[in-house]
Amino acid sequence: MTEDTRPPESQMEQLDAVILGAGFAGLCQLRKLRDDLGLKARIYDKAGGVGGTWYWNRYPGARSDTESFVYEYSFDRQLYEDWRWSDRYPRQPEILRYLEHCADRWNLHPDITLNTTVEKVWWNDDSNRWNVQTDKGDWVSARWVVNGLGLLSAPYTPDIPGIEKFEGRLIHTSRWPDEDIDFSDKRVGVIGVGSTGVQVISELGPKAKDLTVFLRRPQYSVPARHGPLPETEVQAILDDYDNYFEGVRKSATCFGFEESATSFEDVSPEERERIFEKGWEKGGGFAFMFGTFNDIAVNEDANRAAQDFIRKKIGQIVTDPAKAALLQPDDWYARRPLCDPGYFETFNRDNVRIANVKDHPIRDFDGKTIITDEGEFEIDILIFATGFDSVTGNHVRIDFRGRDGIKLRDVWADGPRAYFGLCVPGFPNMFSIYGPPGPFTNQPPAIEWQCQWVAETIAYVNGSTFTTIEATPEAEEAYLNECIEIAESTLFAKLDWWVMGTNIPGKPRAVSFYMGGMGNYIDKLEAATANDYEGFALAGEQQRALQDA
Ligand code: NA7
Repeated sequence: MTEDTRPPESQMEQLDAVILGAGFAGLCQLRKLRDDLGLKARIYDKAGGVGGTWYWNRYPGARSDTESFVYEYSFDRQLYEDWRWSDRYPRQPEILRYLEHCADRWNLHPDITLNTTVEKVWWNDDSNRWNVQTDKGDWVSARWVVNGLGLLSAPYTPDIPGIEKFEGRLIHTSRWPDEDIDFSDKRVGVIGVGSTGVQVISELGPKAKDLTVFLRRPQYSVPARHGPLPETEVQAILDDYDNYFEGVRKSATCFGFEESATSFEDVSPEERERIFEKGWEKGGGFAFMFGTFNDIAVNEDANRAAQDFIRKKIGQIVTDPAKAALLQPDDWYARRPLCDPGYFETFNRDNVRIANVKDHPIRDFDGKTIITDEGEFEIDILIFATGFDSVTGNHVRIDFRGRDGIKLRDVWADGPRAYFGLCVPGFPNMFSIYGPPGPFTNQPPAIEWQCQWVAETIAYVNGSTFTTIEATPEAEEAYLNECIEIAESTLFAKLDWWVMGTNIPGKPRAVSFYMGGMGNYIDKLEAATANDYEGFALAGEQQRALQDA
């Protein structure tokens, strides 16, 4: 048991709310708690600037694969009108500039503490407040804690035998150095072909002296179709602003495209081909998966047809049949749907090759040589596009302790659990924005909706005689079971990948998302809220008064 090192609470700085993280969630939450509710709130972030994920993920080619007009806040209409994106799918520097612009515009900086890691978040059963300690040793006391920690922030680097002998440079995409690297005389290796890998490979193929992709499991990807965003499209949204964003929030995925109502079985083989072809030409990964048919993620036949279609396209694009065969996946099309700026075309370049580490894993390193049974590869820079200790990674790195000292790490030992992804029983007055298991969607619309719900909930409790609000164990259990039931009915649950927690050896398989769609998620949480916060326990003066009576 760790010693309780807390100073008396009277010696701590007193805040109303502490917010962890200065990304999309944290900035929005600060704005709402401070400016709408008048609370004394502060963000802490370990980064040197705002931006969250977009502060850290600076690798070459990093960009959103959500269309820009729905990858931004909508709650501040004037901000939406004033900001113009240069591209349909903005690059990382532009998204970071947008978030910096929001922080400036809303004058958030005085209430953001950067370069500061929160280490302990401990509940005080006596005062009903959170005590928060940073890596600088300071303790603050706050009535509320809101986590905007991000799902994909704790980088994962696999343990590869002999890596300590590698004398080239190792870079994880999510910790990209702040310098211009000239790749033209560099032999580059990339491990990982998820959404990060396909971007970095597409970007560096034409820039590197040579590029070796250490490929384990190939992925399905469709073209992104980058390009400028016509003003007419933005204007059409502005002309119907409230309806448009209501439609986004009430959709399943919040990506702003029309989700298909057509089931695969309902149309002829010729029509199916035409629909897939249209989806391929239009571009966008989620649009291909959810805009062509309504059952690709749940109907095995529909899924196989989508697989066949994408495999055929890969075979047509990649001119070397041996490379094409390695790039054609043969498992379910049921991971995060990817889109790319010419990923498969990149493999037609003479300077781009594939090391098949599925059949011939890396067995050793010697200086700048990477050794497999297939051959030896000379590499100056080895890039790990190997993803994240996703979903729970950032939460479990912080020492969260709730009532009676229970540790979040222990509560989540078998996988994350939280009512609506927001509230964990035993952790009162704490909310996690886009926490697990939350909606599986494009994030900004879901984030801003949850931030508004949290602000309204805090306002409600503050205006009542209650002191605390937390989820009940029964409600959390029922919600988790529903998440499991929905996820297990999809093909997403059939594969090992980060959404199931199984991208990291030893991490327990867990359902970490509500896959019933954002519209249903909102309906459920609004209904619970309207029904006197059903599934939440509100306690405090009123409860004590009743007990005393
Ligand atoms: P992902 O999607 O988790 O992809 C990680 C990639 O790294 C994937 O291709 C893995 O192959 C590969 N990987 C991991 N370990 C190894 C080893 N040891 N050898 C070879 N290959 C390995 O991470 P991303 O950063 O691309 O994307 C994460 C999310 O961020 C994304 O979905 C967006 O929402 C934003 P595997 O498939 O396990 O064989």
